[in-house]
Amino acid sequence: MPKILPGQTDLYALTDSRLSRGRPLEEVADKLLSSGIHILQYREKRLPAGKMLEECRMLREMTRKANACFIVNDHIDIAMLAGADGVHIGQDDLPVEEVRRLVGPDIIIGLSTHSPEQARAAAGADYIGVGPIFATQTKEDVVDPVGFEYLDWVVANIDLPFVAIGGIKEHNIGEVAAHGAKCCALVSELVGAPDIAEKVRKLRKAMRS
Ligand code: TZP
Ligand code: MG
Repeated sequence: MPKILPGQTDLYALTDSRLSRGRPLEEVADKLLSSGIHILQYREKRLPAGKMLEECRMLREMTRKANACFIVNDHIDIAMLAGADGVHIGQDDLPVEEVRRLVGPDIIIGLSTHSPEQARAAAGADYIGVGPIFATQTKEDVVDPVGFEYLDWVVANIDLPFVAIGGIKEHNIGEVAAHGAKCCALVSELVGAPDIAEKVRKLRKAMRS
């Protein structure tokens, strides 16, 4: 099973059924994976646990076939039951070392960070999220945008793989990449794109330019 980390691939896609233009998760995931997305995170905030597990098992199968890495947001139990490659947790979740005790050494742990203090304290995580770079409506309890200041600090000071996140779109992803982000995570810009394959191509082109 591939354990692909941010930095080994350029784009990181997160699901959100509310932003997917009414398209079923299977269709959206299929488009993302066939467009060459190598890390897919399941992030659904308001579904019953049993439904989330069912969806995660489907995504596990799809990502396995596509040789993509599958990460589950927040729900360590569902990640383990679905056989995910990793879990992604936030600052208000269990501490990384306790999550590690639960999931064992082989599961990827991603941790959202918003400040140098949080990045310095991220030891034990396999990668960190850095953001929100820009304002976003996608996340409800979102902290203020950190802008490029924190991203630049991470690039200069942190050795862990990281993914930039928050308000990243086709028009600004080139700038994020120019600041040193080798991997960008996107929700609305990807799952909300009318043509996901075209959006992936354009995002990749913008990151290189
Ligand atoms: N964590 C920080 S910002 C964010 C998450 C999950 C949401 C990013 O969504 P979008 O639509 O790419 O701005
Ligand atoms: Mg969370």
